Amino acid sequence: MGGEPACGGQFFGGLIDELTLFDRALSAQEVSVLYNACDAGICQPATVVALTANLEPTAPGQTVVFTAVVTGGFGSPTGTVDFVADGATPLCTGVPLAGNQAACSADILPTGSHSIVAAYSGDGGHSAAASPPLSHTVGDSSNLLLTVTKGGTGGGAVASNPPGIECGGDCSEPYAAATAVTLTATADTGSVFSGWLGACTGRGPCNVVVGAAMNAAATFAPAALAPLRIDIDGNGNGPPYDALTDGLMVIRHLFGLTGPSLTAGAIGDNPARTDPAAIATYLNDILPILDVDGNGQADALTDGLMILRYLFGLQGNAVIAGAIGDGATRSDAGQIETYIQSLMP
Ligand SMILES: [Ca+2]
Ligand SMILES: [Ca+2]
Ligand SMILES: [Ca+2]
Repeated sequence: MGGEPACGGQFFGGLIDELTLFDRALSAQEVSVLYNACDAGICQPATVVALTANLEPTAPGQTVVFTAVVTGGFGSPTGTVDFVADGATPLCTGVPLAGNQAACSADILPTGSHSIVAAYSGDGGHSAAASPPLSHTVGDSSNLLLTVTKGGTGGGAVASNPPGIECGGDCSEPYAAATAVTLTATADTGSVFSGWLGACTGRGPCNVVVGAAMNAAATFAPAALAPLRIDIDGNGNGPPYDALTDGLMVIRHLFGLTGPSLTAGAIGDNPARTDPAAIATYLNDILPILDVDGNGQADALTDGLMILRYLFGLQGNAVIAGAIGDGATRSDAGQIETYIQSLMP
């Protein structure tokens, strides 16, 4: 200071009214800003903490995600955020900033109205600061439980958005009525997602609007079974798809038959599977694809009957007559035929 002229040829004026110590190396941009500020100095902007919730209101026991965003100050903020309810109840403590955000998932708030505050620790370039209180209401009536069950001999996980289900270990969540929830299934390595039954159908992400207690069943099969087909006895060399073997075992399984009554007289030539237990396991692994009418249920007298008819060579209305289930998402003959054909290319 005061040596070589800088700042447009002027010597340093000699006044210091604020001194900032940084506990980190400044970025090139920060050094440049300080240098070019010359004797105008740097006025550090106040640190501001903004707090939002992903849902408002929520049901008792429902996961709500609070997100704090730290702005202002000098450079990128580091440090941690504490989330506190009603001035006394810690929700999440010492959450490190990622970028300039910290998130807190909480499901412990009781019924009632709550005041949530996010308190930021501050760092060398940012003063400690707290958000304005965020009001959050936990409703008392319409907590409808959405549950996920998993089946099949493969493995995988189901997650929800909004969060609350990581199944995994957390396979249920109470949601306020009319909450739109997306469930996403991800198969483990070595497994394949067979599809949904129950509140969901098909194999894509499942969108439900919670209007009652609901269950979504996710089935995972060993990847070796993919692509999933209705060649139940696995006699791949001709004809692999046959009414009086594969079709019959499908409808028997959907009627709940097990053991020898599942397979008696219904195994084709050169089969890969003959044991009733192995046949039943295969049918359970592919169960969601048997939901031909796409109503979330795999039923004998609708889905099973249509598969059997189609394998017998029936077409058009003769396939679907009297066999479309309630809530079907596929109901005309063309859709049904196209779908069944996709299981037996
Ligand atoms: Ca949960
Ligand atoms: Ca077969
Ligand atoms: Ca069905």
